[in-house]
Amino acid sequence: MLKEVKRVTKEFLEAIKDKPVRIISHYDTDGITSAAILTKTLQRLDKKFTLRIVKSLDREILEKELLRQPKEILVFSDLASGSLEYFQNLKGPIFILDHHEIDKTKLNANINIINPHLTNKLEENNCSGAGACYLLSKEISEKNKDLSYLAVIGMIGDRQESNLSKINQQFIKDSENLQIKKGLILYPATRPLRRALEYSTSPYIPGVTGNGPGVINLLREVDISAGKSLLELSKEEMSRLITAVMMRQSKKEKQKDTIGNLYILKFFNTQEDVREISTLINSCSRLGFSDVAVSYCLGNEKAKERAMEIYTNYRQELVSGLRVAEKMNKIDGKGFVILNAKDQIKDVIVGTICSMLSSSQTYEEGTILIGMAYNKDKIKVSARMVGREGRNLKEFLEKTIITFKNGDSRVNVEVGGHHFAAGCLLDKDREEDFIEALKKNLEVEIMKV
Ligand SMILES: [Mn+2]
Repeated sequence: MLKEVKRVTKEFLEAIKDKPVRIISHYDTDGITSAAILTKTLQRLDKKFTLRIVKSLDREILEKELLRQPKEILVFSDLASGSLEYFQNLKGPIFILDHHEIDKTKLNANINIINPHLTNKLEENNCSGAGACYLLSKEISEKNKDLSYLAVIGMIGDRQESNLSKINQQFIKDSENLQIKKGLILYPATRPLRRALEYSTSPYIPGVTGNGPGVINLLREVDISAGKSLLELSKEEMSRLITAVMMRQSKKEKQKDTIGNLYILKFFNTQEDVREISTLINSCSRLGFSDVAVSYCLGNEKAKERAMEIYTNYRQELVSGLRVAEKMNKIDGKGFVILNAKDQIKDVIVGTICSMLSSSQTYEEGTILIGMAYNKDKIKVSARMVGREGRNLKEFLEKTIITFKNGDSRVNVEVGGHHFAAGCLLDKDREEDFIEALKKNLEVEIMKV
């Protein structure tokens, strides 16, 4: 990987010598931290550049951006590895700093790319988009080592911390203001346990998550004050808490990430949980304030103030969304609930709302929750499982899409996600057809049980 980093960096410095740079980055935490690293790096080089943050890289965006060639140098971060078919007739070199899967056969001499999937040892080299940007930045100058914290935030944003690659370990080593503590992975580790436990969905703690009295019982049992934060616990307290949490979990949950590293970063002169920083960046960007999120990443005080406001708003939006969801008429079946919010809940939070509902004890374990919300002429669909026992939701949605397509190969719907959470995007005018397909498949699913 390092050899490739050296080569791409050399090409990059050569290409940007007398041309402005155009950065196009993804809108999640990893994409925002990628953009922040590139921003700082180019500022330090005293280079002219513009930045665009996108939700996804579609044909329309790409075709427009490519018109900037050859006057500007395009840099894609945390995306574009899956879009190589658009880069077959380039008017000059482009740069991709990414970690998504890639079709090697579509590479050509103009595509300069840093991507761990192109190395022989993915386990060693695996990193996030921000990691790829950091590698380039550090190769440009050792001084940029002070940006390693952004690679760490990107890594946490993309949940790569449970299986740390060598390269991610190096990013951690590079970060002087980062402290790691082993323990129960609950966030934020810097705030009172009482709240952290109640809102804990990962790990999910039966009888505690979403259950105020359950939280108090647990803390009484382990003799820890509710006001203490995880970070303040002694070794003994931490191990008592872990034991009590594990006693409440099923086998499956125990294998999942209950114990691990807590990442604490000295940021704006206070100790912050990196998982919370990541959530804050993500919520700012999702609500349309990606510029604030980038400035916040780079330590801008004003941006921090604004980011905190937006984050507070975001949480309020969640609470009111939750209320709307609770009151709304739902399609209530045996073992499933369909929540068709239309335009009453923002598409960017419908998934989070479903996650919150799924851990609120309103529904029985194993219930499938399907949330739907409008996004212009599309519908965002999010599926969540109550508890940790039940069917594979990604497979379930994929099956539903087959029914929905009904043999029409022109309908193109991609399902993303995993066992307990999955989603997809469809055309708005097919709302009813999709609900019918859902019902059909849900009833079949239930009959199998
Ligand atoms: Mn990423």
